Amino acid sequence: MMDQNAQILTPPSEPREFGFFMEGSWVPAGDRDLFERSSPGHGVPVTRIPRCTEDDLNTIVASARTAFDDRRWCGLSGADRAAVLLKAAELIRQRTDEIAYWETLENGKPISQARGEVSGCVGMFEFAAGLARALHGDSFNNSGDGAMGIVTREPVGVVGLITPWNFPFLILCERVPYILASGCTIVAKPSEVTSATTLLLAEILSEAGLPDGVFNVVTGSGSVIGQKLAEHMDVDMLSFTGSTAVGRSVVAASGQSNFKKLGLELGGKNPQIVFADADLEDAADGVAFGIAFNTGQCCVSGARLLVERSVAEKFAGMVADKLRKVRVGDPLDERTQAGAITTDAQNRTILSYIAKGQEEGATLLIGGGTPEIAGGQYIDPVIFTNATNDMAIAREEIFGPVLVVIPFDTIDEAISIANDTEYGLAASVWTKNIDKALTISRRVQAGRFWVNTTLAGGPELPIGGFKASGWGREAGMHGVEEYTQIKSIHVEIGKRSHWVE
Ligand code: TXE
Repeated sequence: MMDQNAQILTPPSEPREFGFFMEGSWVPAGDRDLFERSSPGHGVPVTRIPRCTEDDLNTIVASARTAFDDRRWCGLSGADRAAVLLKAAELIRQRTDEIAYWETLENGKPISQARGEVSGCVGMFEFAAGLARALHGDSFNNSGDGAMGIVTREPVGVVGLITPWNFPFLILCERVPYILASGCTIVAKPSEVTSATTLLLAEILSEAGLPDGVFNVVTGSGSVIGQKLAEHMDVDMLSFTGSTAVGRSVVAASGQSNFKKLGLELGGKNPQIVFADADLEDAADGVAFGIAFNTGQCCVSGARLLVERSVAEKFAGMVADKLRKVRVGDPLDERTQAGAITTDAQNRTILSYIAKGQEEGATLLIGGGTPEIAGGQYIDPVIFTNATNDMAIAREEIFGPVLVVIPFDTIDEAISIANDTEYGLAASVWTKNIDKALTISRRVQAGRFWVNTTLAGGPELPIGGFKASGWGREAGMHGVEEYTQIKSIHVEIGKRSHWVE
């Protein structure tokens, strides 16, 4: 893996073979079909992952069901659950380089970024450990001497967790420690193209002392295994992160099965609102980061730049200068800032939108090249000017490094364009005027909002969307409560006053 002299990572000479994970152990692929994943940054096979069958899924759900029903996890104290989560945090810290390496190989993101994300995940586990102890209900001591009301939170049960390929480990860890803190058990179904780090987390959790059967990983396709998980009668809740189209099918599957509770984090078309009074140098850097980070394959990427008309042209030029300097390169190179496009399908989608923007009459200011690097698939960041908010490039989630610039004249117009989208995941405002910042942050419909920054956050802050961007919240205390249900307990004190004399 590591060339000791040059200190440059290289892809493995042979793909690493994984099994799937249940009951605290690896299950080898055996005679199951294997999915061979090639590194999008290098075009060489890097992992082989079993395609689980429907029978496998049923066995895994049954194991998570038993682990929930016999209370081996939810019956522990919050302090005991916290101890496991803290140990897992320590093990993730120790294995950061390894996790980041496989994440980069399967996803194509820069290795330095992958390491940063894994480090962030350590904090998620540490914070959620505290929440396992802090989770509590409510009581009503004001019902008179004859009664008392207690409101408790109970773990919802078996949680199906379907995750995408853009942040395989980060999105997983924005959910798993919080779900575990609540006392639930989990059947995780990672994207078929980025399963490795979810499987590594299973091994880590087991080593950290998580009881067998509490965290399980079923690998395989979305259309078969994902769909069956969404329909499963023994799954009490499903957390789905992915496309809006599959989000709809998951809602239907819940309605047609057991009405399982749903958490959904879906697409976004997030505005970056820049006023003339902003620190334009900072804003240009932030806007460039917001669209090129993770090659724009980010549900919260700032894909629409709404900029005050008086500085629109100048500012687009400043962002262009920044984006031209972004180091697009081999994901295993420490200097790389933007890596490969993760899937062939996504590569085609982005290129088709770059063509469509020009057909719609927008001006391609910079970018769109497909540099030949290391045998992988890469796209230079793009800026479209002379665009309007009704163009497809401004309305549809491209999920790539494509920024669309739309000028505005007034605060009201900025708010109205920002909200003129089916989505409501995230938004940023750049201004030094506190009144503008607060007005915009109040009136723009988005689950996450940034003032003079973007793509920031931490384990404390809940994430999720308004409108078609989804239901519910992950992370923070809300992210634990989301995986609980509420029970109200009315307690009668003393002698009953009889109904029948
Ligand atoms: O997502 P899918 P895809 C958006 C982005 C991207 C588009 C398509 O715009 O271009 O979605 O990406 C599983 N029942 N986002 O096709 O298919 C699948 O195996 C149950 C935004 O990769 O939604 C994977 O684990 N599950 C997003 C997960 O769903 C199913 C992140 C996501 O895959 C399923 C990713 C089914 N019928 C893409 N079909 C974000 N919000 O961050 C697939 N899956």
